Amino acid sequence: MALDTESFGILLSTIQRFVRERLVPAENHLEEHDEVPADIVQDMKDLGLFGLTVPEEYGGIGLSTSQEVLVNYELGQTAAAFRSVFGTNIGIGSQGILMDGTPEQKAHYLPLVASGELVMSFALTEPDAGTDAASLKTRAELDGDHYVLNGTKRFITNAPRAGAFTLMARTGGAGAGGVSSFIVEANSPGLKLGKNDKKMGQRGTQTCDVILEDVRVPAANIIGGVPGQGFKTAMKVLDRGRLNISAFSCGMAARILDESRRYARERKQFGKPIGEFQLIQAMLADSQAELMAAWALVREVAERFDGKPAHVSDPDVSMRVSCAKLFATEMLGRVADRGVQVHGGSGYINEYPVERFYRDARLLRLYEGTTQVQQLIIGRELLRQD
Ligand code: COS
Repeated sequence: MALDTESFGILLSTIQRFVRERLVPAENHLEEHDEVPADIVQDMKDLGLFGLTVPEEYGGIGLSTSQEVLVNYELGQTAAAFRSVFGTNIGIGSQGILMDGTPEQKAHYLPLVASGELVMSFALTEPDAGTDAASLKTRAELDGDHYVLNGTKRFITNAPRAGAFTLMARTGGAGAGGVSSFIVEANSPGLKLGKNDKKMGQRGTQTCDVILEDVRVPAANIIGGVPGQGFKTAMKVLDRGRLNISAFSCGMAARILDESRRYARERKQFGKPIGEFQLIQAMLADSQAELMAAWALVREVAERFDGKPAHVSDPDVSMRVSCAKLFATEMLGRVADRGVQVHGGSGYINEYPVERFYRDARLLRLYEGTTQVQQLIIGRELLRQD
């Protein structure tokens, strides 16, 4: 699945323009009001951003992973909250249906996702199950042709905007084999949202708890129709998600570097632009080299990802995805830190974009699997391979 090269070229330059002319100028609004303006959300729908990865047969644009990482690189060059509006929709919120859903589930949900009519969100994490996702406690008990769900999901991105969740709950015994993925409609009786989380950065993104009290979900809403497959669905979804976070990290690093270059040319100390000092040049050079290395890695892994069927998991590819997530997000952390350093005291002041990017960037090493989770996946797979 991929968009033809010419159409993709046009789409990519439209997105570049949209980021530069529409989103970057709205960053201050986002920071002040903690919300993405409704007219921008509408523009995103009109551009087809909600359906980027949904196949054309379901009304989407049908990007390949190699194309999607290029889009995410562009979207990384502005505040993270903008991508967040539709990022769960085309990413972790709906990919489970796309990868493992029944034909009926795909036919019903994917066209709604592609048009932006339905926002989907991914609900795996719980108060006591973060990194150890397979220990999740949310229960799903069979009652006739429905399951009854009870439990709490935590830090759920886009929950306040979501019309439905891809939600993991326990239908069987302990461990990964007892987990099923459900499609849970947000307006189901008994489903409540917690207060919006107050976060360090990424203003304009919305995350909160999702609380399930005797929520009845049709058994037909188990993704793929077979209980006990939900953990694998979640891991496959996260593989693609992690690659996109890696590309997004590279985009953010590119923007920070751009801001830093500009500042280094304009800011004068000791009678000349600070960019003429070699210690400043060294920071810029390290960031540029690390960014190029990360971006080359992300693109190479994306090609491998496209080389296998989307719904089939390959442990070697998963390991490489984890390498990309680990390296690109850690690289971003270093680039963001140097960006603030190049700006000196101004880098700590909110009106400079680097201050916001520094805070926004911190989350990328945490969500969709911490750096330590990626190390675990890489280490295990290396020891398993011949
Ligand atoms: N694709 C498909 N299947 C996968 C998979 C993948 N990428 N990774 C693991 N699986 C399968 C395994 O093959 C195994 O199947 P079998 O039981 O048939 O052998 C099953 O899933 C359990 O895998 P594993 O034993 O590796 O599970 P662990 O409990 O040890 O979990 C980690 C491993 C820590 C890697 C996993 O829990 C994880 O990724 N945690 C972080 C979760 C996360 O990213 N949360 C962020 C939430 S979204 S913001």
